[in-house]
Amino acid sequence: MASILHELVTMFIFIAYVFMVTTEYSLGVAALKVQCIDSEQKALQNFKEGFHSHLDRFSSWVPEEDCCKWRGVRCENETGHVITLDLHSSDSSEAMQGQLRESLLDLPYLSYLDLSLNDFLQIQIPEFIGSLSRLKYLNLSNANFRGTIPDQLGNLSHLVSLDLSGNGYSLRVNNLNWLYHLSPLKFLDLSGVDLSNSVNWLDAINMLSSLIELNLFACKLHNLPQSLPRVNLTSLKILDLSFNSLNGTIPDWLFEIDQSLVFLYLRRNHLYGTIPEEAFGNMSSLDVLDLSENNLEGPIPTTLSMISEQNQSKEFSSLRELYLYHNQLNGSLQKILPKLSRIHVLDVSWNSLEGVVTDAELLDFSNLQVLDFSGNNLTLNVSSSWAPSFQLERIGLNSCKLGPQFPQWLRTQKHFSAIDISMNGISDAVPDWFWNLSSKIRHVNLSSNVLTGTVPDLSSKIKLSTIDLSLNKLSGPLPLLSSSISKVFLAGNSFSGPIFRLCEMLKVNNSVRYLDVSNNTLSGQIPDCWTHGKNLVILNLASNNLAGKIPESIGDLLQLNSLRFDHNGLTGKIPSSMKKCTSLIVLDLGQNRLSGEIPEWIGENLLKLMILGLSSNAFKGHIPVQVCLLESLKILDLSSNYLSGEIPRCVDNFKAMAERETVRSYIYDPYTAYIEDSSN
Ligand SMILES: *[C@@H]1O[C@H](CO)[C@@H](O)[C@H](O)[C@H]1NC(C)=O
Ligand SMILES: *[C@@H]1O[C@H](CO)[C@@H](O)[C@H](O)[C@H]1NC(C)=O
Ligand SMILES: *[C@@H]1O[C@H](CO)[C@@H](O)[C@H](O)[C@H]1NC(C)=O
Ligand SMILES: *[C@@H]1O[C@H](CO)[C@@H](O)[C@H](O)[C@H]1NC(C)=O
Ligand SMILES: *[C@@H]1O[C@H](CO)[C@@H](O)[C@H](O)[C@H]1NC(C)=O
Ligand SMILES: *[C@@H]1O[C@H](CO)[C@@H](O)[C@H](O)[C@H]1NC(C)=O
Ligand SMILES: *[C@@H]1O[C@H](CO)[C@@H](O)[C@H](O)[C@H]1NC(C)=O
Ligand SMILES: *[C@@H]1O[C@H](CO)[C@@H](O)[C@H](O)[C@H]1NC(C)=O
Ligand SMILES: *[C@@H]1O[C@H](CO)[C@@H](O)[C@H](O)[C@H]1NC(C)=O
Ligand SMILES: *[C@@H]1O[C@H](CO)[C@@H](O)[C@H](O)[C@H]1NC(C)=O
Ligand SMILES: *[C@@H]1O[C@H](CO)[C@@H](O)[C@H](O)[C@H]1NC(C)=O
Ligand SMILES: CC(=O)N[C@H]1CO[C@H](CO)[C@@H](O)[C@@H]1O
Repeated sequence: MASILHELVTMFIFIAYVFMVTTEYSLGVAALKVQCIDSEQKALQNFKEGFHSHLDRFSSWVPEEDCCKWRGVRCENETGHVITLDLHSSDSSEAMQGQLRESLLDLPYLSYLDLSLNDFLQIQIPEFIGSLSRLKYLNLSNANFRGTIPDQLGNLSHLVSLDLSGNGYSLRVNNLNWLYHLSPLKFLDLSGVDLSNSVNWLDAINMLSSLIELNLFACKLHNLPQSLPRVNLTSLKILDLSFNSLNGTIPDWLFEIDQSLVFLYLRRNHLYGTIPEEAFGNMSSLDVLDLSENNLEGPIPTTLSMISEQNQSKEFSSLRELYLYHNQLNGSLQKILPKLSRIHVLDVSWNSLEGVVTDAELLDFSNLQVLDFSGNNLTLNVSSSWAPSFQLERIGLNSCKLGPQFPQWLRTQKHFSAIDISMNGISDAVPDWFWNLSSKIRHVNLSSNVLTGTVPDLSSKIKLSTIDLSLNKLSGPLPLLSSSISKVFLAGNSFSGPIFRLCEMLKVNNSVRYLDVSNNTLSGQIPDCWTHGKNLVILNLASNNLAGKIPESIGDLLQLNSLRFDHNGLTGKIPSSMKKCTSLIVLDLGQNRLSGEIPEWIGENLLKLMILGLSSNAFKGHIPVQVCLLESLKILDLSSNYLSGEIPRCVDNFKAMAERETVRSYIYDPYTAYIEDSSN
C-alpha cells in the first residue's frame, strides 16, 4: 500500500514537472516569436507575381500568414529578416516560368537563393543579383538563362557556393576576372557555360584558394596552361574538366594539388603525351581518376598503383575507379596489376595494351565491379575451373582471346548488366547456363565468334536494351525479346523459321530502333505488324528466304533511315504506303521477284535517298523522270529488270554521285557507314 502511494505521489510530481516545463517552453517560444518584416513580405509578394505557371508552389504564400512560414522562405530567428529563398523545382515538369524581379533587392539579408530548375525564358542573369551582397549560396542552374554572365556577380564577396550549370551553351563569359573577389568560394559549378573566351580561366580559378569542388564540365575550354607560378587550390577535392577541348600534355600544376584531390575527371579532351611517371604517386587521396577519351600514349605508369599501395591501411582513400579507355596507351599490365587489387573499376579498353593476364594476377581483386580490357591486344588466360573472387557488374572482354572454349568462369558471375565477349575466337556451343542472365541485364555482345546452339526466350529480360549475336553460327528460331529492346543485331547466323516472332517486341511503346536479322535462313512472309515501329531507324531483313508481298504497314515506319529487303524471294508491287517513309536514306529491294512499275512517288517523296537498289527484279515500264529529284543519290541500281524506254536526260541532277570523298566508306560498308555518321 505504502509503495503504491509512493508511486502515485511520484507520478503526480512528474506530471506537474512536465506541465511546468511545457508551459515554460510555450512561453519561451511566444517570447521569441518573430514576425516577417512588412517590407520583405511585400517584396516576396511582388517577386511571386513575376511567375505565371505552376504556381501551386506558392499555395502557402497567403498575405494574412506570416511570410516566415511560407513554403521556401526562412527568416533569421531573432530579427525576422528573410535569409533563405528556395524555390527550386524538383523536375522540369514542375518548372515555373517567369521573370526574375528586382524586388529581391528588398530582402537585404538574403543569404541563400535557389531558383534552379525553373524556366526564366532565356533572359540574361540580371545585374542586380550582384547587389544581393549577403548571398552565400546562389543556385541558378538548369533555369534557362542565356547571354553573358554579368561581372556584377563578382560583388558577391561572401559567396560560398555558386552554381550556374545546365543552362546549355547559352550562357557565356567574356572572362572570369569577376571571380577574383570571390575568395570564400568553396563550390563552383559552371558546367555548360561557354568559357571559350576566357583565355586566363585558370589564373582566375587559382585565386579561389578555399575551393573544394570545381565543375567545369563541357565549357569549351581549349587553353591548358602547363604550369602556374604557385598553386593555390590546396583544398580542392573534386575537379571536373571533362568534355572540353583542352589541348596539351597532363599539366604539372595538377600534381601540386596532390594531397587533397579525391575525384579527378579529364575525360574527352585533347590531352596528348604520356602520363607522367612520377606524378600520380603523390596523389595520396585520389579515389577516382578518369583520363579516358584523350590521345595519351606510352605505358600506364606504375605510380598510379602507388596511390592505393601507400594507403592500404585506409580503404576509403585508395584508388577505387580508374578509367583510361580510348587512348593509345601501350605496354603490358604486368607491373601495375598486382598493386591495384583493391580497385572497383578498371577500364583500360580501346588502347594498345598487350600481354597476358592470368587468373593468378586477378586473385585478390575481390572488390572488382567493372573489368574492361576490350579492344586491346590482351590475352586473358585463365584455367577452366577459375572461380574469381569478384562479382562483376560490367564485363568488357572484346578480343581477349578467350576461346576456343566458352569461358566457364562466367558461370560464377550472377549480377552483370553488360557483357561483351565479341571477337574472342570462341568456337563452342553457348551453354544453357549462360542464358540464365540476371534480370538486370542490359547489354549482351557475343558477336564475331563461332558460337553454336539455339537462343532461348529472353522476353523476361525487361531491361535488355542491346543484343548483338551477329556473325556466329547460332541456329533455331529467332529469340523472343521484350519490347524494352532498342538494338537487335542477329545478322550472319543460321536462324531459321518465320520472322513473325519479331512482332512480339513491336508492341505499343516499344523501344526498337535497330533491327538487323540479315543473312540468315529465315523464311515465310514479312509480317504486317510494323504499325508500332515508329522508333525504327534501321530494318534489315536482307539475304534470307522471305517470300510473299511487302506488307502495307511498312509505311508506318516514319523514322526509318535504312530499309533492306534485298536478296530474298519477295513478290508483288512496292506498296504505295511506303511513300510515307520520307526519312529513308537507304532503300534496297534488289534481288527479289518484285514486279510492276517503278513508282513515281519514290522520286517525289523519298527525297533523302542516297542509295536506291532495285536490281534483279521483274520491274517493267520506263524509268520515271521523278527519280532525278533525288539529288542526294550516290548509288542507283536498276539493273537486270524489264525496264524499257530511255534513260531520263535529267540524270545530270545526280550531283552527289560526283562527290568523291565519301565513296570509300561505301565500299567498306555501303549501308551502315552512312547511318553511323549521321547519327553522331
Ligand atoms: C538562432 O539561430 C542561431 C543560428 O542560426 C542559433 O545559434 C540560435 O540558437 C538560434 N536562437 C534561438 C533562440 O533559437
Ligand atoms: C543546384 O540545384 C540543382 C538542382 O536543384 C542541384 O542538383 C544542385 O546540387 C544545386 N547545387 C548546389 C551547389 O547545391
Ligand atoms: C559591382 O560590380 C560592378 C562591375 O564589376 C562595379 O562597377 C560596381 O561598382 C560594383 N558595385 C558594388 C556596389 O560594389
Ligand atoms: C592565391 O590566392 C590568394 C587569395 O585568394 C591571392 O591573393 C593570390 O594572389 C593567389 N595566388 C596566385 C598565384 O594566384
Ligand atoms: C593542339 O595544339 C597543337 C599545337 O598547339 C595543334 O597543332 C593541334 O592541332 C591542336 N590539336 C587540337 C585537337 O586542337
Ligand atoms: C612527390 O612528393 C615528394 C615528397 O613530398 C616530392 O619530393 C616529389 O617531388 C613529389 N613528386 C612530384 C612529381 O610532385
Ligand atoms: C609505346 O608507344 C611509344 C610511342 O607512343 C613507343 O615509342 C614505344 O616503343 C611503345 N612501347 C611499346 C612497348 O610498344
Ligand atoms: C598482339 O600481341 C602479340 C604478342 O603478344 C603479337 O605477336 C601481335 O603482333 C600483336 N598484334 C597486334 C595487332 O598488335
Ligand atoms: C595459358 O596458360 C596455360 C597454363 O598456364 C599455358 O600452358 C598456356 O601457354 C597459356 N597461354 C597463353 C596464350 O599464354
Ligand atoms: C537458372 O537459374 C535458376 C535460378 O537462379 C536455377 O534454378 C536454374 O537451375 C538455372 N539454370 C541453369 C541452366 O543453370
Ligand atoms: C552471309 O554469311 C555467310 C556465312 O554465314 C558469309 O560467308 C557471307 O559473306 C555473308 N554475307 C553477307 C552479305 O554478309
Ligand atoms: C601514406 C599516405 O599517403 N597516406 C594518406 C592516405 O590518404 C589520407 C587522406 O585520405 C592521407 O591523409 C594520408 O596521408
